[in-house]
Amino acid sequence: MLVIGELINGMFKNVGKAIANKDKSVIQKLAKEQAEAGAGMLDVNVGPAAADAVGAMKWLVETIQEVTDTPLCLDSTKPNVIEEGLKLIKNKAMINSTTADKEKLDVLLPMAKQYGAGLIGLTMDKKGIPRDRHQRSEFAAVIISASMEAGLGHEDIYLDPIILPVNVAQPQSLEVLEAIREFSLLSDPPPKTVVGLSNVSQGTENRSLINRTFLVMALALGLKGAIMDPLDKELMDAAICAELILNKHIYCASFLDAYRKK
Ligand code: THG
Repeated sequence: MLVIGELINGMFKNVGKAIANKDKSVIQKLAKEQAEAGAGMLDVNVGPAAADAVGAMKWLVETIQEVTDTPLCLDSTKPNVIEEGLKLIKNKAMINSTTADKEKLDVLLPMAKQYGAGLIGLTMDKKGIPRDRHQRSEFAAVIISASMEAGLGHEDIYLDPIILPVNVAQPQSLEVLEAIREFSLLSDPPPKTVVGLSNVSQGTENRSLINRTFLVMALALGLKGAIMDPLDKELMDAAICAELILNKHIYCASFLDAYRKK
């Protein structure tokens, strides 16, 4: 699976402070630690409080690229913040994210094409997050057909059914899991899916247990990637075991490597 490290997000107090004070060491440590723990990509989000979001995104991209080649996943609702980050990218990047709204797709699909970036499509529109699996699939179909028209390849698009906290929207967890299964019927080969895993446990106790239980179930239904905490060892172990049981690796190589290193 693709592990996208979630920890460089201005929503976290230490990161918000580091952005405000231009303290490279905090960001570079998080970048290196997440990459070493197995993140194949790093999410980069300036957070809600950044005074100058464009400046913060540019500083984060440059700061991270000084210490790692791990591809970056530029996370912002503002297309201009993403584009200014993309201009500085050395490797391949991911745009996080578009919605199914035409005005967003019209800007972000050509941007993904121009910069050779992947794109996460949230299966929602400006009216909000869907109630159930069927509405999620409708938005997924809109995003897939628009991306095909824009000339993006199957490998460039990740659909995100949008996880909500289980303590305030309990029925939605099952709807998200079933949406992952339904998305796989929309095209051949099936579209790839990604989730923001930690959303599910926001405001709950025992966050790690809820996160890893959800992740294992989602992987069984075909999930391909997650924005998650790669420093949560039990979560990473659960992902490795799930992939072993789902027969994802010839000779279970990654499982054996992971356990030999212990
Ligand atoms: N889909 C996509 N992108 C996303 C999300 C998604 N990006 C952002 C988010 N959701 C994924 N990243 C996080 C990062 C942190 C947390 C949750 C999701 C988190 N933060 C603590 C909290 O809210 O309790 C903050 C604690 C602190 O303040 O220190 O849980 O769904 N495509």
